[in-house]
Amino acid sequence: MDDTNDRPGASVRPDTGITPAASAFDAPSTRRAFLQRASVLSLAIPGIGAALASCGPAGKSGGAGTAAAGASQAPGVPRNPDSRLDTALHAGAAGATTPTSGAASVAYHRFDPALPPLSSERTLRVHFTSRAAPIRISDDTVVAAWTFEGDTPGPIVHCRAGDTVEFTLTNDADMPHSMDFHAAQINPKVAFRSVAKGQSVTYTFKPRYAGAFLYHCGTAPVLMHIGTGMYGAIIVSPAEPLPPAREFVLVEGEMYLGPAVNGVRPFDYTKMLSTLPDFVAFNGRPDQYARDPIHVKVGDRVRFWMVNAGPTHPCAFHVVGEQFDTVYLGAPPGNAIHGVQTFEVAAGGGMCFELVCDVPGEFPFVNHAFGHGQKGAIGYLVVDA
Ligand SMILES: [Cu+2]
Repeated sequence: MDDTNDRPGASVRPDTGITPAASAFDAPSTRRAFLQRASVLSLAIPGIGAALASCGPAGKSGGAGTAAAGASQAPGVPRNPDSRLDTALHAGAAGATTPTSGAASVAYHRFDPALPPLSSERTLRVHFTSRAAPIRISDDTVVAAWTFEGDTPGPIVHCRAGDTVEFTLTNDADMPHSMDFHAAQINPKVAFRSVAKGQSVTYTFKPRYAGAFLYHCGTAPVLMHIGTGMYGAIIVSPAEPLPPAREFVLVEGEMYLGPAVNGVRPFDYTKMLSTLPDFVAFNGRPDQYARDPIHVKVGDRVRFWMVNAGPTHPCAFHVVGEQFDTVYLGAPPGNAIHGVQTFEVAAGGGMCFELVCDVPGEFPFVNHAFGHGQKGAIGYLVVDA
């Protein structure tokens, strides 16, 4: 299917953070046409359905989670009252959500892949702020990202199955944003709704299953918000600890970029639709663990919690010169398979990969779909004697 020519998206301008086509998109006929297409394409995650005349008020009620902080709705009102906050519908969303200059002053930092330790508390309070931020992804490239907490990926969240997560998102960007935790079972039309600048949304959930889960902004078009950097990992350890290991988190993400403006490359929505990325990276920086490897010691068990943010492509995870002793397909310690060379993690999915480092050496870990490995989804696991 190639119907990209009439899509509303275009390069996100670094000076405004909005698509040049946004004003034209305000026209009701254009907007409605997009909504209909988005519905067909299942782009319409939270919010967009209310704008569709055919969308009824019924929705699956929440599971273990509860939503609060302004989540109440009047009877008879469609269940996704924030639809007008969706990016594509946000009329006149002017505002400096991305920088106009200063790329040279943006420092590079390696994203620490180490899994943070668990808290002794069984209730985790997490407060993220969404904001635009320039990110240096390599010596010569700064990108105009939309972020949680000023980085992409956002911070790694770590809890146990059955813990309580009390989450608040405060939006400090002119663009509306939201938060969708894949570890939650909750009414998304309420909890995952978009919030405007200066507003917050709070909800509480209890992860039922252990695993590596994605979180991401769910504001429509979701492709643009994930594609512009609004994603991260929540790692849910099982209630009974897994065997001791060196634990690392890798979040794969694709990057679709336009030409630099004032030294900053914007994210390009039309390219996202084309699905041909410029870079594919583990933890937001192409090749970062090739430049600055992950070190372990002989005899270590290594556990990679691998999350694929996409937004589009799968990740064929493989470690050159090694085999995975165990891959947990979901809900570790259940669903284990053994003696695995490569396993594919779907976009929007996550898995747990384990290997035992029997011999010293430098072991590349890659997306073995090498068109994407070559674009930056590669790093080194160095096993020191
Ligand atoms: Cu967003």
